[in-house]
Amino acid sequence: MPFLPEDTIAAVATAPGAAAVSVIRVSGPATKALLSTVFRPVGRGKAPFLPEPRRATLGQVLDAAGHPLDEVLLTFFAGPRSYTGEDVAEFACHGGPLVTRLVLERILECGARAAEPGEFSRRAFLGGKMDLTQAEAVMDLITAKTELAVRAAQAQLSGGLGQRIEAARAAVLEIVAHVEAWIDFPEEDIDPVTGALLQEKIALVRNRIDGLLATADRGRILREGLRTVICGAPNVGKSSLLNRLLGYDRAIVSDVAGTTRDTIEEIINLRGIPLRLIDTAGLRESDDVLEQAGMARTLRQLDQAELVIHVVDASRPRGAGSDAPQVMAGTQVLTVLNKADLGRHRDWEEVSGFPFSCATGEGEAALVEAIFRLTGQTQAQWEGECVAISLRHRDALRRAGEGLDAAAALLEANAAGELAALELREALDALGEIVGRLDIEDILGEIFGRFCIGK
Ligand SMILES: Nc1nc2c(ncn2[C@@H]2O[C@H](COP(=O)(O)OP(=O)(O)O)[C@@H](O)[C@H]2O)c(=O)[nH]1
Ligand SMILES: [Mg+2]
Repeated sequence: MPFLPEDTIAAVATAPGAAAVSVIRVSGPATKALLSTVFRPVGRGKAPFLPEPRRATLGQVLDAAGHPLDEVLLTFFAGPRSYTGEDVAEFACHGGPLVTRLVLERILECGARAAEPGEFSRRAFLGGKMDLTQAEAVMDLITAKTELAVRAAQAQLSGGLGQRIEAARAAVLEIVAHVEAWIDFPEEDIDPVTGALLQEKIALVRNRIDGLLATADRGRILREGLRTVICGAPNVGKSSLLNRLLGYDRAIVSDVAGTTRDTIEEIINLRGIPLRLIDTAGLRESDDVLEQAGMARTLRQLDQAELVIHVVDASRPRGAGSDAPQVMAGTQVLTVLNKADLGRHRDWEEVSGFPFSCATGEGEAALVEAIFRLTGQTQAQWEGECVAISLRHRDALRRAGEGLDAAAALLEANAAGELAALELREALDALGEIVGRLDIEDILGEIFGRFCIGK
């Protein structure tokens, strides 16, 4: 959908369902006109309503016949001092689903159109109220599953990532300006001192980019959760383990082998780290078509796992199907020696793993600690660093890094400046993609700002 600043959008901003209050948000140039039609403040007679910015006004939303639909608290934000940068109105209505819908429909009748998903934030970005990383952080914050994920989203929302990218961009811009100036005066060789200085500057930006790239793993875990698959033979206690770690009975537990047929996925909060925990159907020989389909899913899940918790019943002899599953390179496997409350069978005496009991909770702290350690970061590290990049950021940062490396190599080899400039521009574009700006004007401005044209 193209950006049409002339249209005015409206949507319910709160979650659907009955609640004390629901909020309807309107943004766009027709907001004021719309208010004068649909809104009548309490106790101000018949004079046309002129909203006062940033002040809550009690009033009624009127239907086409002039009858009140709901009593609401209206707050008006005059652009550009609003979330989107446009004129914005927020109606706090009574939170009934029907009354909310009627108010929205009335607003849509009076010149607004229904907003697309994310359209308010999109306008905020296009209106220059926030950069792309901040707009993304809005979504991260809303979907955050743990407090650490919230913190990372907050850091990004307040510009933590955007500022670092802008700083890197500014540094690359300066380097490009140097190289471009040199291209413009080809008779002058770049002198060795300047050359070394440029290399140093490139290395500095490269370092910053590497620093950000190093946060990609935590970013992925915070956004998506560490993909953890619980697997093992039937009846060893896989579903019991999921329930135990989750803190409530999510999966059906029974002593009938083959109970779990579908995969069950839940996110748990492991000391602030989201763990995407997946309970699977036990692997064994079976003629049951449904069970076979479940096992096929188990195998697919294993291929995508970052961590596999292999559960065994250590109270019984080590039978067929007790071996750890085949996993992809890089996937970590923890063995849980379950049913410790029933004693350990001698077959398992030599096997290393975590003695555990879903029945008593024995071994839970040690298992949680082990999973936590597998993230490769300490509690202090998890709590210290806030910015955590996403896959999109990683992709762009990698390209930026490649551009810088290539430029450094070209400058080192004393190749034509145009080639180095081209690589630097690629890096600049990649960085610009992250914050949502791609602008050659910047480069021109930098060049002409620093060098006088008359020369
Ligand atoms: N005594 C004891 N029984 C357990 C333990 N964990 C699971 N069970 C029992 O083992 C049976 C199978 O458990 P379930 O979680 O359904 O196993 P799954 O097939 O691997 O998912 C159930 O009867 C559970 O109550 C444990 O630690 N100790
Ligand atoms: Mg099960």
